[in-house]
Amino acid sequence: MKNFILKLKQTSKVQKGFTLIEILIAIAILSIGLLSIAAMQVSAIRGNAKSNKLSQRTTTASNHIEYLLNLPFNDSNLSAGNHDPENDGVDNDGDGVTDEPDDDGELKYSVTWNITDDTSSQKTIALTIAVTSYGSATTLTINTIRIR
Ligand SMILES: [Ca+2]
Ligand SMILES: [Ca+2]
Ligand SMILES: [Ca+2]
Repeated sequence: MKNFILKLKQTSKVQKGFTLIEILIAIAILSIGLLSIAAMQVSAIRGNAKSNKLSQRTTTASNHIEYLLNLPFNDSNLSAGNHDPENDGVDNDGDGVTDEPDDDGELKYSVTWNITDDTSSQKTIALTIAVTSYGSATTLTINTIRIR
């Protein structure tokens, strides 16, 4: 019994509580953890925005490639060389305005493509989607082959 009481006393001594230093250290560690979670959130949001933009561009490029692949093999849009609807002096979309920003069918992007005649029955299409935001230009180029 005596021993038991002694043990109880010792135990209660151990569980006296935390010192101010211990609490400060705990708060500091917690703060570092919370700050790194916040930083992770920021980079996750940035990553999402970036991948969202990339998938929009890829979809836009795919749509234009689809269009070019379905044109007759000898269509003027598939002639060898560079094609730039926003800068070709032609009213491509037939709205009465020449070379306006959406003459290529895209207000947000500049769609250009280059055609290489590989053989008489095969062409390589290199389609580029360009976008300028906050003064910096980003481009995405997709290559595809058109067979007669
Ligand atoms: Ca036009
Ligand atoms: Ca044009
Ligand atoms: Ca455009």
